[in-house]
Amino acid sequence: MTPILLTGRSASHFTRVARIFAHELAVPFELDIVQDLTSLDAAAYGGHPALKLPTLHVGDTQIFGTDNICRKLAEIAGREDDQRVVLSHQVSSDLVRAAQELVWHAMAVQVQLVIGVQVAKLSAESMFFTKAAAGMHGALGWLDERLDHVLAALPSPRDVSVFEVTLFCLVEHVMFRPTISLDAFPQLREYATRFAARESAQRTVFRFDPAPARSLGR
Ligand SMILES: N[C@@H](CCC(=O)N[C@@H](CS)C(=O)NCC(=O)O)C(=O)O
Repeated sequence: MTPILLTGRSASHFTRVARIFAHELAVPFELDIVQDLTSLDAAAYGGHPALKLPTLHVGDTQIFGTDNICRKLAEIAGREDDQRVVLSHQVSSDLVRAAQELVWHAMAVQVQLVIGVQVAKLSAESMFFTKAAAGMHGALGWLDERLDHVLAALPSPRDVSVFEVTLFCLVEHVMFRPTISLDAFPQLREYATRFAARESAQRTVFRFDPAPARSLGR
């Protein structure tokens, strides 16, 4: 089998989506850790030209974009047409499509808030961040109110869906790296607790990867 490498980080919610998908589909892969998020060199991100993660490497092919990576993993597993694996482009419900868009959006805002405020130490009071946080709050409120209907609108029976995996990784990441309060979103918190019992979730718990051991060369 062609070796599969995933460039990413154990603390990254986009990377975790790919990792959970790979575990759910029983696709073996190796994690290649991005050590320095401040690097401006694409090589530090496994060759991702936009300096983002994750990147999936299948032989010489690079796949950018977490949604594309889930699709590729389903293809590798021979399950791209299996109705029990629900990829985002296969969803026909407008409600689920809207929900998926809000999850991707909130995931991107989470990156903006973590990188901008926590890593780059820019002011959280800037209108750039207050509006982003308000929009993320709105997206999570919309999802919280409709979660039961969205889940009911997904194809059933199913083994895994991009929607459920992305929503779980988003909610758990907001707990792992707090940006906005989740107090007002009880349905989302309960959902994440339920999903966390899955083996794929337990094998991919968020953590900061240890720095590589320093060489003691002379
Ligand atoms: N559209 C990309 C977004 C990926 C993304 O934003 N990843 C975050 C990590 S969770 C990242 O690259 N953060 C580093 C940065 O933005 O500097 C995807 O779907 O993979």
